[in-house]
Amino acid sequence: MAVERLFKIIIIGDPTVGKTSFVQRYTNDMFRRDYKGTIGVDFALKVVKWSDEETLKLQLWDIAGQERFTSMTRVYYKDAHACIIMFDLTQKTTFHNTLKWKKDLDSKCSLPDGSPVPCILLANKCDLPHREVEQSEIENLCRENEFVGWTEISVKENLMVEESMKFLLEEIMTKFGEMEASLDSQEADKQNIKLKSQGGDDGGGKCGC
Ligand SMILES: Nc1nc2c(ncn2[C@@H]2O[C@H](COP(=O)(O)OP(=O)(O)OP(=O)(O)O)[C@@H](O)[C@H]2O)c(=O)[nH]1
Ligand SMILES: [Mg+2]
Repeated sequence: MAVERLFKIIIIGDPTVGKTSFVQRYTNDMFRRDYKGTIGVDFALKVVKWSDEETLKLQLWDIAGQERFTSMTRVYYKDAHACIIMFDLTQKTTFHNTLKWKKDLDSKCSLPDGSPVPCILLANKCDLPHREVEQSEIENLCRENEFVGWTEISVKENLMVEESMKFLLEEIMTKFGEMEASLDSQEADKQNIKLKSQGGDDGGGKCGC
């Protein structure tokens, strides 16, 4: 049976780290050298054939770096299924600020079961020689702040763009598979309670008051 799933994925991080470039690369295989800052939020859609039965419709919300200082993030984060937090390996402040983005996200948004929104950390611009952030620092920050994983990427050179998205989608599918299974078993429990209260020789199903 064909199943179509819609996922909202938000992309956040400081200005100029490469969020719009990432979305353009992933959805259109395009890269532009010039910088045109995003205003507010941009949207893109990508359809991924996940398996013979499942198609994923990804709604990508590319949020302007400037937006962290506005109250609009709560609106943009609402009902997100997953998140990408990006920084620029050649600008250390953008790395430190990933923590602020993560805290902003976790304080305003969670999955329906109350768990944090699965979030991957992407270290962009690994094609440039003058890096300011060491791998061990990224590793620690990732572990201590509940990111599902991290990787270095270069949107310019098209390195690890597709792979990082595949990893995130696997995380989402696992998480939502677990949530569905838990809902199914809760539903089965409810049915079980109904059946018990309807059947039996104790007059179940009648109001006891
Ligand atoms: N060298 C290099 N430059 C990149 C890479 N990715 C993006 N850039 C450049 O970085 C600049 C900023 O990229 P954007 O994608 O517009 O940044 P943004 O994160 O969307 O910025 P805001 O919209 O202001 O939040 C552009 O000039 C891009 O060409 C990369 O992997 N390597
Ligand atoms: Mg942008």
